Parts: sequence; structure tokens; C-alpha cells
Amino acid sequence: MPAPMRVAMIGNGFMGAAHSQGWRTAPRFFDLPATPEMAVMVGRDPNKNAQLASTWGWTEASEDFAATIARDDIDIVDIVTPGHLHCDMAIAALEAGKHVLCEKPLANTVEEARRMAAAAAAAAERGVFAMVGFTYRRIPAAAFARDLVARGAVGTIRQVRAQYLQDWLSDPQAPLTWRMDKSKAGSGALGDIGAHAVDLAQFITGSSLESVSGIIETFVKERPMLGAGQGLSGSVGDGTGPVTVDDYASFSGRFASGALGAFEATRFATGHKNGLRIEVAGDRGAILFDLEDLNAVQYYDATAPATEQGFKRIIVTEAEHPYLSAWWPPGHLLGYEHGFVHQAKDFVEAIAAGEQPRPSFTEGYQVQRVLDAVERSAEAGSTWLTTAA
Ligand code: SOE
Repeated sequence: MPAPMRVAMIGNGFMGAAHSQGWRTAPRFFDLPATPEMAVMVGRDPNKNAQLASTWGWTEASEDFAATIARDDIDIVDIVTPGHLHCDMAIAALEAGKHVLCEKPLANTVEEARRMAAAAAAAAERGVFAMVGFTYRRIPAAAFARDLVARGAVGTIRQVRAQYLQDWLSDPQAPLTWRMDKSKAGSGALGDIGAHAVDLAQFITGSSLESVSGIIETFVKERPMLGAGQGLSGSVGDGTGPVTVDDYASFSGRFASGALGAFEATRFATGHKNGLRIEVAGDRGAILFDLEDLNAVQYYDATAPATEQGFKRIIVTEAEHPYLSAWWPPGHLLGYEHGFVHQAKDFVEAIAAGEQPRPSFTEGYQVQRVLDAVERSAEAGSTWLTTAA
């Protein structure tokens, strides 16, 4: 019987539900070297936390983070809180000797991310590891897109188009939540979903962004408050509160490989619900991954005879595709939640092998520097030249 790895999860929102499902399912579909046990869930509201812990399958519920990370019977701390809590919690857990999985983006600022990466590097020397939760790398079709690029299927990459398009804020009456409060979220679309686009574009291409030039915008500057007790900062007007983060970000990026990228992250893309799209164009072909069609990769082979050229849709459900040997027969599709199962599996396997799980905090710190460079570029505003006569 594999040894247990006892998990404490900190937070109980949407990501708490997704991570709980990942911890529950991973040992039932993958032959793991250690068995993750859902030991305790930590949350602020005792009643809500106790009820959700029971529903999601956690043995205990607690409101005490410090006491939880001090326990000898906890091996992993999984941080799924809003971003302003990531830095102090992750560093405290690493210093307590716990392996840490932290949701994205790694932090709310570059300085916090730098401190987290330094603490993780020091902890790794002691055999304690940390990983940041960019789960879309673990959607099989996205992992297969990377494999195709790595084996030269598109040749020399010239262009990357990376978008993360949602529309849940296009209604100006959509209420204010912590994701629109800079003191909690750090940024808006840029960090919340732009971070995914940056990480996945870098993951699939195998190259990092070295410089960027961008713009950010807040379209709706006041929103209705949901009600008291939200913990939001900022003054309340007539039942409204200020939006202190970006609604939209777009930027150009230059990769170390020399490829150029066009990036967009917006929660105002009317009609798009969760459209993370990465298109990579090279001199021998192109690939397109679209989260709204997450079991497929579109592949264009530019070396095929001209009469046979065109994007072909590869259904990524063969046993030979990444992660698929654990699941269903070909054509029986996977979902968004499987990325969290694969994340739990990969994290447990890396720790059991004494290896650094990927993406590391160092990689999360690099993504944070990209986001920060976009914000600094937008503040500089130096790239706007008028077209007026
Ligand atoms: C909201 O934009 C959100 O839940 C993000 O926070 C997640 O990272 C993304 O996976 C889905 O959309």
C-alpha cells in the first residue's frame, strides 16, 4: 500500500472545488507512488467551511492556517485562496517543511513572486518542493500540442497568437467581487487569465517571452456591491464600489526564440465563455489549441501537397496521448476538471521521486515578470502614436 501524502487545502471557493475533485480522483485513476489523503480544509467561515469540507471529502475542517501547517501529519499544503494571501502562506508552509501547490498567478506583485521563488529554491535544497497551478498544461490536447511543436511539426516558429477570452464581466451590472479588487487580486484579466495565456504559450512553444509592449483598460469603473461582509476594499457609493483592476489587456511579445506573439486577455469578449486559444505558426506548419474544444488540436502540415493542405482536427483521446492511458476508449472525451486530476498526479509523482515539479515557483516568477512588464509598458504609454491629420 503506497504511503499516504496528507494534504491540507487552504481556501474553499471555485478552485477549492476543482482541486478537491483532483485530489479525490487522481489516486482512483492513476497508479500513484503515494496516496494523497484529503486531511483538512482551511477556511475563514466555520460553518461554510465545515459543510464544504464534508461535501468535498475532506476529513477535517479548520479555521487555523498556522496550526494546520504546524501539524506533523500534514505533508502538502495546497493554496487556493485569492492572490493577496499566496506569498505569506506559501513561504510559511515551505518553512514548515510542507510541499506547496499554489494557484495562479503565483502572486500579486513581482516582489512577492521573487520572495516565493527564493523560498522555494531554498526549500528544494531540503527536499521540499513547490509548484504553481497552471493546469491547462495538463489538458492532454495542450500537452500534445507541445509534443508536436517539440518534434518539429511546425518547424521554425515565427508567430504566436494567444488569447484568453471570457465575457462574464461584459454586463456592467455584474457585481463587484474580490477579482475586481486590486488589493485582493493584484490585477484583473491580465493576471487572472492573461497569466494562463502567457504560461501556455511559453509551454507549447518551449520559449520564454523576453520583452513586451502592451495596453490595459478598465471599461466599467464602478459596479454594484453584492452586499456587506464581502471584505472588499474601497468606498461604497450608492451601493456600488470601485473596480480597481484592468478589464482588458493586450500586448505584443518577443520570445527568446525570435518569434513574435500577439496576446489578449479580456473578460469582456462577448460570446466567449472560456476561450483560451494558442496558435503557433511556423515555416512547416501550424497548430491551434482552443480550450472551448479541449479534446482536439488543429494541425496544419505545410509540407503536404498543396492539394491536400488544410487544418486537420486531431481528437486527442488515444491511449498514446498524454494522460489518456488512465481514462476511456478513444472518442470518450475528457473535461476541464481532468487538468486538476493530472495536476494532483504529477505533483505527487514528482514529490515521491524527489524531483522538482513543473511549473516551479521560478517559472511562476517569470510569468509574474511578464505581467508586470505589460503593466509598466501600459503605464508608460509610449507606444501610442496619433493617426490624426
Ligand atoms: C475566472 O476568470 C477563472 O475562474 C480563472 O480565475 C481561472 O484561472 C480560469 O481557469 C477560469 O476562469
